[in-house]
Amino acid sequence: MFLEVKDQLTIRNTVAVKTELANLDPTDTLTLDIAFSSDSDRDVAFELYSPANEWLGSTKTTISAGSAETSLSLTFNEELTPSKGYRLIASLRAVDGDWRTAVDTHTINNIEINSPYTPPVPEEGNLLGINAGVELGHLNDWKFSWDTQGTAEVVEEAAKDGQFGVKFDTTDGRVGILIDEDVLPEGLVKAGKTFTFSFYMKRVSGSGWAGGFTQLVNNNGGYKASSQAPWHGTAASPSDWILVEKDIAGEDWPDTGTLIQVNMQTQGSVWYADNFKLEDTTPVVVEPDNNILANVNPSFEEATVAPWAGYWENNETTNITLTTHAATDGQQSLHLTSDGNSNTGINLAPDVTPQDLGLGENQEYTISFDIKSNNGNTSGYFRNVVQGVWDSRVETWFAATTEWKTVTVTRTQQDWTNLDQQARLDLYLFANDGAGIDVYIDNIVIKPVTTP
Ligand SMILES: [Ca+2]
Ligand SMILES: [Ca+2]
Repeated sequence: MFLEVKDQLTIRNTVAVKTELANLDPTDTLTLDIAFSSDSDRDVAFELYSPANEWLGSTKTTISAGSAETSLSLTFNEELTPSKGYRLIASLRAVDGDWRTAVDTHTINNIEINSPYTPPVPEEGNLLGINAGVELGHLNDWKFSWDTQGTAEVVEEAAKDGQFGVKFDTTDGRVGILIDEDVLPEGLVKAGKTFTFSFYMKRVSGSGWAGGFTQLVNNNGGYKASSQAPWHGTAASPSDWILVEKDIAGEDWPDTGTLIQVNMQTQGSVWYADNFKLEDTTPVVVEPDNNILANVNPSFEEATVAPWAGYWENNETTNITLTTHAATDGQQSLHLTSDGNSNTGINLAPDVTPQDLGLGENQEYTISFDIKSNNGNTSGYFRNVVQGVWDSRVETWFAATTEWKTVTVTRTQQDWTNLDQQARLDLYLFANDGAGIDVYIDNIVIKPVTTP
């Protein structure tokens, strides 16, 4: 007897949930393992609250004094709705007592009931992913505007496509839902950018014209909003599905705090809405390709060697083909082989060779190409030359090794403007006494050196 009294004096009163609860599959029954220590007979209980903080139920069992684990189950009338933000409170309290008699509690916040639906593949270019989460069967990625009086919920009957849509009911007044900012890329809305927000809506009931608006809002450092106009709406009731498209210009807003609001303002209607989409429609500025060879198949991506042709010294063993097995740029590169008994290369004829290197304007150009030898180290020449005017040639010697390398050289323009003929372009490897030539060439670029 004496020992037991001592136990009662030293044991601490604690309760702890041992079951992992962060993510749960849909269920109508929660079963928890709960560890406890109690210095007297008590109840171990737990209760569950919805994300909206509604009490959903509780269960309890009476335990004897001591330290042990017990298993407790709570069954609900129906499966718990997939959502995040459920809250569970386990407690150790007086037998048949309420929460006021608790001597210890263990609260678990942010429990998520997973959606049972396999999410569809997000649509490319839709910044809202899979329909702003609606296709998962919930509005977890949305919040309600402060002035909402009606309701909005995700239901199957409101789907235009996929499994779910949003049902707006403005019987009690306006409804505004806002896509949480964590759905959107940070710093998305900036001056100079443009967006198109779109969705489909279908009016189910109500009379007279009814509608609402969409806008971007930002709460970081004061409330800012894009224009509500033009509103979306219709006098048809019921209506067909209507595509709502709203162009929105970016503002110089803070990087964080931007939300998208969809509002149904007119009282007394029911709407379905689906396929929420936000696209970045900012024009893409394409850097001009300043490779002067851009129009002469410089990376051999045109599924032909042309307009490149054989170098004049090539012998009859020369093969010029394309290969997709080796390329440093794009899919294809040039494959050049010969027996190595003569210089072997490729040529651009004068009538297809850009003459930029002979404009005599003192402009510097960078000449570069990628090359790999499959047959040991070798070397050759790159040359841009007007037939018979050797002194004004643009030329560089280069070496090729068994690894891909980029040959790069910078040259100042020559002046060919007063010459009768135009310059050709040669790129060739030196003969090697029959050792054989086998090289890949890709990505030939000649571009002006621009001063930053
Ligand atoms: Ca849908
Ligand atoms: Ca290529």
